[in-house]
Amino acid sequence: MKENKIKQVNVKNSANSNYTAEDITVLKGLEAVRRRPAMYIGDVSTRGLHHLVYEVVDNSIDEALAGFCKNIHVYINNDGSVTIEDDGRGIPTDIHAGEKRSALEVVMTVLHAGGKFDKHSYKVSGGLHGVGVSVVNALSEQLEVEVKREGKVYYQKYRKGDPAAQVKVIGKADSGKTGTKTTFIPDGSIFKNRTFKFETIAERLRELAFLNPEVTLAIKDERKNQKQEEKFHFKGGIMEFVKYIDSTRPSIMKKVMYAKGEAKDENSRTVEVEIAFQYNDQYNENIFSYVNNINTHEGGTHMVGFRTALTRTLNNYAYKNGLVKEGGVQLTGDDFREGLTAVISVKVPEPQFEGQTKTKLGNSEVKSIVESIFGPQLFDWLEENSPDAKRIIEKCLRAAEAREAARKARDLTRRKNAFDGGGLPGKLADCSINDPEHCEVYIVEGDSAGGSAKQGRDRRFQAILPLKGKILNVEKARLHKILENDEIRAIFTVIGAGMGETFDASKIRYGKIIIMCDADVDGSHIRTLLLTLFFRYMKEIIELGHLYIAQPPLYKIKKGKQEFYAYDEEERDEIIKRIKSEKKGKAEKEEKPEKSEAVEEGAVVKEGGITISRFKGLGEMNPEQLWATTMNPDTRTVLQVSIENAADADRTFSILMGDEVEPRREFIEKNAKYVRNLDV
Ligand code: 0RA
Repeated sequence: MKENKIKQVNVKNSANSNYTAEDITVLKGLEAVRRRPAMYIGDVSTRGLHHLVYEVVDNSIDEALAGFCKNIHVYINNDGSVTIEDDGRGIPTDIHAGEKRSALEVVMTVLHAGGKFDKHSYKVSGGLHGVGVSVVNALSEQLEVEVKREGKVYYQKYRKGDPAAQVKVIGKADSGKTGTKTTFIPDGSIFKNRTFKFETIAERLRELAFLNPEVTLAIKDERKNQKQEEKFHFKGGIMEFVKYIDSTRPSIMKKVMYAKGEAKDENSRTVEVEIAFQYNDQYNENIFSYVNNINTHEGGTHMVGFRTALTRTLNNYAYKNGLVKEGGVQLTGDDFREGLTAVISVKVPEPQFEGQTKTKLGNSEVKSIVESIFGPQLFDWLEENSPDAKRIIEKCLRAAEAREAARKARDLTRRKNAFDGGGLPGKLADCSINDPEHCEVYIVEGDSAGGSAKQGRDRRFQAILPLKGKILNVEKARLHKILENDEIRAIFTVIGAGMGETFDASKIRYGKIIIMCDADVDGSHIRTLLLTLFFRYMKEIIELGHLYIAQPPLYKIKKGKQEFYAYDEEERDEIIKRIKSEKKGKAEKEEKPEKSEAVEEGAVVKEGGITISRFKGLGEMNPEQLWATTMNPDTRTVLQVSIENAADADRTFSILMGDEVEPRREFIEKNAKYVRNLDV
């Protein structure tokens, strides 16, 4: 999670767009990459920083897809650099005919030179991947590459993308040994935060290992005090991925359903399709779709093809086997996806990406390819696994019944709202302007903090919605229960964009939705419940960067009339030190004794009349304090919630909010810091 995000911009590349004048200057010296890094890697936050690693790893994965690489190792080094090593063929080092210099230098210094070699049949024409390792080079203070080929070790070093010297041979490679090893230090003038997170990289490597079962990926943290390593290799591929995602959600099936096939598109290029799914005993739909190893958050034609084939085939099977009665309850697409966890992985030679975050596959031919591969294989599987098939249909029937009940409950609430006068809930203190871009809503734990927030806010653009106690855990509840819940309905209504399938981001009433909870155990539970609600029913709000977490201070430090706030222990101690040293200086000038102050309850008094009190809850702060410390946009800190890895976030929520205690305890122990940071 991070504080600021720069809007993701799509990447230009040579595969599908014409070069512009700017690209031509780029071809000269990667200048434009350094001038506008966000154009190439999305942003320069920690997300962009980690994309540098992914970009190099993706090149090794390409080499693996071509059939020449089996192992990829990532090292986070103690000097702040990262090394990516593979055992592929090695980047060619001979003199490149057109460029009159080593092909290695061309690959490393020319924007998207990878396209000059024909091997990149799966290169991506959008999104953040596949921009080329030269982009990583351009954004690195220093980059070193070592290539083992033809019994030699070649080496070249670069600074900010420019070669520091020519390619030279620095040694002999053992016979038959080939590969590429890249080590880079990101440029500090571009990346403010250059700390790599082991877990973030590990999650991506794990995902790649599930998607590419022939590859072994490993990561080792070589930094002092952080020694840890992990190795990922999953023979079962996406079947194992499904089990991993659902590790705390019991399956209702004996085994995971798996389908695989390939077909030619209209230009006779091969499209590969792989699908794995299972149904768990819960109610959420979790479909993760990938195109060329990239998570397509917004779905697209592969997703549509999957859903269409799933609905049609299960319906056909149910009718054919007399599992549903004519004239009985009609099964809809939604019913077939309750409790479904699926991974769809397609390889498309020339993908077109659409959508707000360029993560929606647009190629229309892929829909029918997925349908024609998945539909028949699913039908056969159902015939061959009739006990599993029966359980699936029974589950769908129960979902249909619940859906009916939910519809009735909704009708009821609509009527109730009509009686209430409809519209926004009474406890919302709305803001006076109504331009969503400039408005924010605080969702506040408790009525008393809500009261302070209402008084302390700037009512022109800040709205306050107080919540009573804990909201329903949506992880464990069916839709109609969720819609019957007053607090949750209030949240949906206030945000104004609907929920689930019918969510419409253009209707969001506030540009910033800020969760404000106490800094205690209850507060953290309520925050997690709210995050779960957003993640499950309004995920786009997170994806579009609208969701934030307020950071109230933990301590107040008082000295005479001066008041300071500290957001953690470290800051508290710094402030105390500062006051003490100021005092020393002052005491030498004027010998006036400090007047003793009334000490608040629970406060700790330190020598020299410094009072330190710990805020137990938001309710303890008066409106002015709350404004000054937590709500004033000029001085506050808010954390923006982002999803780094959708499949892992899903798994995290199911562990945190599901009903199995043991995995949750284990998870929290293993990831104590991670959970506290809410870095989903
Ligand atoms: C261009 C051509 C060939 C291999 C590669 C690039 C290559 C690039 C990377 C980047 C990281 N690891 C890599 N491994 C290979 C083909 C070379 C040949 O024909 O032998």
